[in-house]
Amino acid sequence: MQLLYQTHSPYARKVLVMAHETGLAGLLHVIHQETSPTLRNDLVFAANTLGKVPVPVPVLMLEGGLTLFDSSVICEFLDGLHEGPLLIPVKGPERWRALRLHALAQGMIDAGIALRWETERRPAEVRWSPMADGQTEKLIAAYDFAEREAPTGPLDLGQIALAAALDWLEFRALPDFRAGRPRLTARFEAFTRRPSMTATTYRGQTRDAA
Ligand SMILES: N[C@@H](CCC(=O)N[C@@H](CS)C(=O)NCC(=O)O)C(=O)O
Repeated sequence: MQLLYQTHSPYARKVLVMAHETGLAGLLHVIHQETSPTLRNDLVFAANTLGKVPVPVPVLMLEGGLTLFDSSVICEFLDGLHEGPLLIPVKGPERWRALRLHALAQGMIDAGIALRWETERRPAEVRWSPMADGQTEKLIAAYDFAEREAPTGPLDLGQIALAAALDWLEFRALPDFRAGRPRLTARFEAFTRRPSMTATTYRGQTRDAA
């Protein structure tokens, strides 16, 4: 299976950590691809009509020729391929806790990316500080929520997504989540010691149009 990937994408990292945790990483041939809304990558567009990574390429096609995109959908697909405990519980409060935490982590990444556009990616003359402030507020609120509701219990997709998101926010020097949040910090530090995390650390720079 080929996975079009970006070594600095938090969405892609989540998928790869999930693959490690479910024993499926050995099946994946991970191929780094740069892509941005301002710098088209035709290979990525051929696999994902939205032009985003992560995306599996044809060898990971489902029966009937269905291709998959969006990290959430790929994680769901991977969870159906292994024999171990499911990382997306099928029912009960544990399902909704996992999916809610996953949504929180996705929201953190979305806010972090939006913030980076306003602070470094967009040309300086078209940056808009009210947007940067609004995205920063979302991040702080999400960190506080994660501190209050710091995940416990068996490993699930939500915990993986949160660790991938926090590690990326730190990698990109986005607003600090550690100060005043001891529970979140302790859980994050423990999580980053997992082999699935140490095998998939972030590296590289985003490339946009000049
Ligand atoms: N909702 C998507 C988001 C994926 C995404 O935005 N990936 C970024 C890399 S971090 C990307 O490919 N950006 C290129 C673009 O937006 O054109 C997912 O969860 O897979």
